[in-house]
Amino acid sequence: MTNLSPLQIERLKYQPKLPSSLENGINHLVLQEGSATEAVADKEEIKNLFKNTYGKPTVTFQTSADSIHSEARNVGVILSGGQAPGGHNVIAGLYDALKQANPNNQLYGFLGGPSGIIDGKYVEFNDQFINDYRNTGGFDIIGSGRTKLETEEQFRDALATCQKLNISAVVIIGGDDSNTNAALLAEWFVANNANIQVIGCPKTIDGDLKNEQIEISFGFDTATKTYAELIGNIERDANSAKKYWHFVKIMGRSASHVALEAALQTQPNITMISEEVEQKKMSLEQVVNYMTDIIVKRANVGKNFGIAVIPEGLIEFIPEMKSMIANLNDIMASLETDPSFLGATTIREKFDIVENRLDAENAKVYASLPALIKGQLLADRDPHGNVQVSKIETEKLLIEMITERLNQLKTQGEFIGKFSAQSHFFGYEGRCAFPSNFDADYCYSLGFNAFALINFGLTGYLSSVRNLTEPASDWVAGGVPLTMMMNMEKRHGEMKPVIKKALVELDGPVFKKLESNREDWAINDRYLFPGAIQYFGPSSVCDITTVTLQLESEAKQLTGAVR
Ligand code: FBP
Repeated sequence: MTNLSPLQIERLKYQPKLPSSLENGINHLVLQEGSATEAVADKEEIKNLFKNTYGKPTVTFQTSADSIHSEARNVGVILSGGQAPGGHNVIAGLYDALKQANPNNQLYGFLGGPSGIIDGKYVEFNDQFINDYRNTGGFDIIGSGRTKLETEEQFRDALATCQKLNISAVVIIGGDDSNTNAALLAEWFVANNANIQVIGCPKTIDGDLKNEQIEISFGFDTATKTYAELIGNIERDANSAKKYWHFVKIMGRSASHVALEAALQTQPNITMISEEVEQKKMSLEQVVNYMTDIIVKRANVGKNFGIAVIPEGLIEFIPEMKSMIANLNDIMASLETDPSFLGATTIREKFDIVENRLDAENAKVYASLPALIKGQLLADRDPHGNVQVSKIETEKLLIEMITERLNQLKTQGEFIGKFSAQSHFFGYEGRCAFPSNFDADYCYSLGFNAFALINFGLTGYLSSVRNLTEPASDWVAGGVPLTMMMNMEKRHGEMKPVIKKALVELDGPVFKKLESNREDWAINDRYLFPGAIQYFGPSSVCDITTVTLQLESEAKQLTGAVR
């Protein structure tokens, strides 16, 4: 590679840390089985759908003095869904383990996400190829995509590609949806005697692929630290100029983990949590009033500035918006081929067509929105038929509605301050950052461990590395059956087996920390300035994990939960 920045050069030399159980090498491991597992809910349905892969035990690895010999084999790897820092290190860890096990092993990377295995588009890795990407952000080593791998035809195509390349195991690096697909593919391969294993790796900056066994998905650490750096910088700017309110929307399609973590790292004046808005059934007006109230209170003590953090998914958690968006999603599906909609020459015409088709209540909600948001709600759907919340400028909607509310209050003599707002969206900035030391180590371990699972003949497992608040040497490597995380949910009107998404728990320690501090943070400026991620320097700065992981681990220890 040419044209490397000084940091790139140094990061390429970084040697990620492994759990001590994996450090003696891939050929010196023993596998220990836990007890048989069950699905998180809807056990009978899941058992029926996954006849061959259901109920397997969790496993952990330990070092062995004996050496095992493994026959040469070929493995394929897929990056699936949104980018998350550390993906390249998962592949590097997988590659290193695979070559350590047997130098004749080969690793193939499928190009552009799951479609690569269907269309037979791939690259073959070698040392130089991998070395150029070690400890770097991004998924550009092979690219990613959002194709859903779920139909019989796709499975047959995937099988044909694997047979052509003599591949006997596939690693899918993805979030809850991609790992649901990994579970389906694993089951299908066994049911069809394909002799191909499938192993998943937990990825997503959103942090919503977690449970008792998976403490955090990779990328969350780096992405939240990146957003926290930016918010901290903005807090300093706001506190210096004292003239703007900054409205910061932060990525995280459904769950608010990212916004919550960034808020705990920076202590802004307002933090909205979508799960709380939904639980309290707050209307859009109530959300606006809640935020306006804090703005007025601060203005009353001469503070016409502040920072508000808003999760990307907020709009979908406000009950009246949720209902309208669900109704709109169905209508948009039917309008895809509608000549009157496709032929509409102005956006107003499109608004009218949509309003006429929405149910009366939903039409009222839609009609009440500013034109900018109405237009964004009509943008293309994702592969699941859902609105792409990253394209909805909720931060601007809130600014507009709050301005209107403050103007009313001003005419009533109840607001004497000034309100001037700036909007920001932090999302793509964090997804491809250089992985923090934590993510670099965690991802490398996940990839290395994925090959250990393959080497022991397992399929339908998610690579798991736990005990993450301790030094890497004490991390616990193993695997969790994917079916253990599944339940039945409605998708496109049908009940489907899916990995259960982890939303913010309102009775959990992380939200409680925000809840017990937010009144203070609203008025008294308790801003924290985390600064940029540090890669070199004291471990107390470079190797720290997230507040979320720390608080959750402390709570588990208090309740004596099994690690
Ligand atoms: P994954 O769930 O695939 O990890 O992606 C999450 C995410 O980064 C969300 O935070 C965001 O809403 C979405 O991807 C944006 O998707 P896209 O990259 O397609 O714009």
